[in-house]
Amino acid sequence: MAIIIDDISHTFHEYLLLPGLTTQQHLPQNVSLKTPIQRYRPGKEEMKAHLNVPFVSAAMQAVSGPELAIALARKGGSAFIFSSQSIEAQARMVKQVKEHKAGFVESDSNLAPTATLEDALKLRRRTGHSTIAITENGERNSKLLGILTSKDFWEYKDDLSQCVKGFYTPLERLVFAEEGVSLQEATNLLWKNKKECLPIVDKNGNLKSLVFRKDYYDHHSYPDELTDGRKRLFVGAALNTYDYMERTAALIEAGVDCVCLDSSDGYSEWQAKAAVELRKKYGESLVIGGGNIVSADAFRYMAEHAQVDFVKVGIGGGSICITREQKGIGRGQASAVMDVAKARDEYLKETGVYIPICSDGGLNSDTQVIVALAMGADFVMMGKYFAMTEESPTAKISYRGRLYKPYWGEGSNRARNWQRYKQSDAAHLIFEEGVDAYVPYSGPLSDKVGVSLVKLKSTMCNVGVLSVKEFHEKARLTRVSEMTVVEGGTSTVEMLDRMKPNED
Ligand code: MZP
Repeated sequence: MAIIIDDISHTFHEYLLLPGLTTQQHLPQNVSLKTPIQRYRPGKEEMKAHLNVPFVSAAMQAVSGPELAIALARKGGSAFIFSSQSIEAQARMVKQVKEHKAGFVESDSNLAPTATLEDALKLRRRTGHSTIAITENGERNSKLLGILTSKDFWEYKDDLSQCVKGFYTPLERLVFAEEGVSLQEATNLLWKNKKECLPIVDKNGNLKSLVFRKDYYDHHSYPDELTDGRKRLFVGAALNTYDYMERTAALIEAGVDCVCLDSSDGYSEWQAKAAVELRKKYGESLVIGGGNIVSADAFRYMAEHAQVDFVKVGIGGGSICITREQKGIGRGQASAVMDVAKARDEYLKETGVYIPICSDGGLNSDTQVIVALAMGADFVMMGKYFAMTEESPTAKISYRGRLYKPYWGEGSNRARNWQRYKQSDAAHLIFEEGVDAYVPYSGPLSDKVGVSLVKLKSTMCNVGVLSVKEFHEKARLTRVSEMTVVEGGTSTVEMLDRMKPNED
């Protein structure tokens, strides 16, 4: 007879945290959210590869492109660039993130000296940028002749058919710097010369980038920025279990910091084989994640046979996922995280090795993120949460006066399954495991993550902890009844915005 697990599968929604003693030290500014992403020996060595905040974005076409990866690394987390694309395209996206130089901006507004003020105005309206580089042929990387800003002409007074030539500030009257200058030196030049913008040119006078005073302030609003040893933004990428050797080589060449074998069911010899081969070739310098799993025995297998650095937990809980309906496998996300976290702690006791775990999928609110971390997740992976933001790779659409973004599963027909689900269903997509849907637009990633982190830190202070590790050790959670959930809502008062007119 089959083994029947008596305990039912639980979700995060069924738990609440109890407050612990909050001392005067427990202030949000004292909370550290630094969390490991690579196995290590606590007490014997320092945390190795880590995140500054415990958020990563799902390796999905509708989520993790380069723009989102840049925005998330600046907040202290990491994206996993999706693998359901060609090796070249994925490596290109990684390269784009690694080449993003905070503070050095490639000019997207350029005109030739023969252009008119009308052209300048049109360009300004299109890009929203008021600094225009005047270059020899009007292209980004050609010889810089000067800079035209909105202060140089009056839209309603000047004759707009005039050529920009008599209006822009020529190079000889500009403060500029040569390529190779550090961001700090560039910022000092701006400060000393009381300038808003500093063009950077190469030896031949060709425009390379621009440094803006406003970005200096911006930089200060990203204190958790996650970078590599060369101060380039951190980025991860997903792998499949087919072309992993070739793909990893290209991703490493592009500068990837971390890879993750990405399967809907990772408890397989395919994953172990891929991880072991990669480890053999790249040694400990390559951070390799694996998953997804939902049980303690699968964790053991990933730790011992696959020897991965971190393990992703979660099957069937994703907002776009229909695996449980289609195939009857999966587990309530809270039960899965608790079981795997227990196995991880036992493994640490036995071997002295700590293998971080990531709760992946089904996190529908900040409270669920908080509960997942309290239950033992070292970090969380989210798809829908990030698909809703400005920086996800899809275009916004307007429907009945509200803005939405498309969001589809990697196991949906739209994602064409690529290689991820190929293992179980040969090369054909016989049935879907994900849906193609829309999610409400939620604005810039930075604002959204900012609010989530404030809530997380605030709860940690209520619990009386200052680190993720302490959160795991000290959190006390209680199961809630349905009536407790009702009691926690606003069921006994009328909300004005929900009252119908003339109700009485
Ligand atoms: P969510 O944050 O949108 O709830 O879930 C995102 C997670 O769902 C991904 O990280 C991945 O593990 C999983 N996923 C992605 N595509 C599918 C699918 O098509 C899926 N079934 O389950």
